[in-house]
Amino acid sequence: MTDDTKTIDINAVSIDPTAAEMLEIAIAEEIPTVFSRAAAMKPCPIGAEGACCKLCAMGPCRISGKDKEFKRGVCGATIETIAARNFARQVVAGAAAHSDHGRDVALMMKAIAEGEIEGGTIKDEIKLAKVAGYFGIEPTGKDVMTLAGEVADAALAQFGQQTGELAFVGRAVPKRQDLWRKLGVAPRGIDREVVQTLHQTAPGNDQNVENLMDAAVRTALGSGWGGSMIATDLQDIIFGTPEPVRSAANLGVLKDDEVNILIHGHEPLLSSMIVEAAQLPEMKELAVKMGAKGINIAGICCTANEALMRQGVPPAGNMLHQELAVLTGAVEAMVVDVQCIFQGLAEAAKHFHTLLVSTSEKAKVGENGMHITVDEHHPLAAAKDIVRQAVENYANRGETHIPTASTPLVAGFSHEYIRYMLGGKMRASFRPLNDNIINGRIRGLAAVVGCSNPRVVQDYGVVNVVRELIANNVLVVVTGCAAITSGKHGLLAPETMEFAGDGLKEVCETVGIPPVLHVGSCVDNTRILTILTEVVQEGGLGEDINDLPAIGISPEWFSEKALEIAAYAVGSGASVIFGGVGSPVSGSEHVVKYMEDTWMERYGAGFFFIEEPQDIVVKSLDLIDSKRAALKIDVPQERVLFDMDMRREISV
Ligand code: SF4
Ligand code: MSK
Repeated sequence: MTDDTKTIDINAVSIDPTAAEMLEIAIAEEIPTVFSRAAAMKPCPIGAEGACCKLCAMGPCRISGKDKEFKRGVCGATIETIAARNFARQVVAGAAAHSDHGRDVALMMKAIAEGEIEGGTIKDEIKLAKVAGYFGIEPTGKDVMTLAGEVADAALAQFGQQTGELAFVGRAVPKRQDLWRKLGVAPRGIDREVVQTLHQTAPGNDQNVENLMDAAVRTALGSGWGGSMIATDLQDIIFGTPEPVRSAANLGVLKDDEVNILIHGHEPLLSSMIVEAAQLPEMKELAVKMGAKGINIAGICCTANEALMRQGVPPAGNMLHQELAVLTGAVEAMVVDVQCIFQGLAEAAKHFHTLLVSTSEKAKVGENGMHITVDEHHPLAAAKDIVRQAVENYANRGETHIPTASTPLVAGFSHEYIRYMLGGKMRASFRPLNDNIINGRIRGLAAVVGCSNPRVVQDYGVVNVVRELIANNVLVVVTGCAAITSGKHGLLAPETMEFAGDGLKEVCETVGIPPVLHVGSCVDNTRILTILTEVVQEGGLGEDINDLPAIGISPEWFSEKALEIAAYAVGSGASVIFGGVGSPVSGSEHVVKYMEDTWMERYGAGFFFIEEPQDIVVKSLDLIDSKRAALKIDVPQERVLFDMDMRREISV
């Protein structure tokens, strides 16, 4: 592959000016980035449609051109089977990643309970007791570590369970549980669903689109109501359930006169220890000895979100910022764990003094990087080792170029805290939210989640969609890279209120919450399942999630994990719209329609791919309004749609 570093239009790849600023350095130094590689390599149009099958050595088979419906793979597979199989496999990969994350958290909790982790504690005992209840464990009269051990064992058993239903299925509203049982998609065991769907999609196996798509949903539900939910709940128990915290976002959070350590990936296990280690007096003294004023920890992607939600660590950027952060020349160490870590990071780091350190056996970095095997029983020792090496590397720092942009934000809105904000400590509840949806001040709820993608203008989709939704009185929650994007562009600051419609503004000002709530990382999309479930249980808005005026949107998705999250959202009753690039099943009109229409009939929710942000907003409001009409709470509302001038204003 050639590299197009010199030919990309650096002002057109992002609405975040720090991207152009850093790409000037990339061009001057001839350093490839995700943006230049995307320009150099056009996406394969057949693969993009889900029309390529490479499952066996009789292929790969590509079903393209006219009359696709009459074409077959060598084994006779149709475009419908190939597209559905490819989609199911993407969902499986996403579910495996999120659920394996959950497994590691459960293993960590078990080790803490057994006293095997130096300094390991349980921070949220109230949540521990609550989660114990979901597993049918009686918490009364047990000491914390005994209970933690029992909960960890119960969580771990969910992975290998072969029959029955996952315990957290019982947390869904009864109508949804019944639907899952009727459709045969209630997940039986987390790993079982992953393995069975891999088997089902193997060559010479399932040829039935409905059966394949059910397998995809069942596997995704096994993550959403299993592995991912375990990750969120147990992380809260171990590290603390988030509460509002102030911070800032963008590359300007890096400091010229301090040692900068970036934590990147998805897991809070080691990164929380790195934050702790950096605060130790011995480390601070070492930093001063090396000529720095201190040690600054910042993050990228969802490790950033985890550390932001609980420790206020500022995110330096979303996924597309990982190489750009290194280009500042001010990063002493980039410490990565799992997921969303570009191999291109090593190439970027090579041009600077940055130490690229991988810490998970599941994601070792290649050449130019180093791997530190973390002794899971002594994570603080590993964290201290990493921080020490980073501090000593300060001496090797050359010229730096840190953009000034950094925007204040408030994060830390766990579902527990949202309930508390709405109802107060004594009467924590979603009642005020329900009442204001019913009276029309709040038109609906939207979750704007997911990634960034160099195939579309960075941040443009997320920022436009969030701004237009709140202008239309839709309360927005954000997670993952979309949350960092929102933070970078001032949408998580109290001032966001100025963009909100009158009804939403009135409610948010009364309750004291912003109109855009950062609820966490990618696994924390399960907090949204909990919020929607509790809103239904509060009453007045139907009997199931699919009755709610609620929508999930990922304007700039890139990952298999995003597809899996969408599949469990739809399976749970929330329609989803993906933007930016097109549908990964567009090669088969039948599968496209299946996800839009048949899923709507079966689950009360559809999965739509709409590229432009303004069209996403129109479809979102239509879906929200149709639910309001069905609930007979439809007060006619004017639609605020942004014109081009308003959109041009959207920048940091
Ligand atoms: Fe081709 Fe069928 Fe093999 Fe796929 S499974 S590569 S369609 S022969
Ligand atoms: S990090 S999965 S790019 S949101 Fe969760 Fe961001 Fe998407 Fe990775």
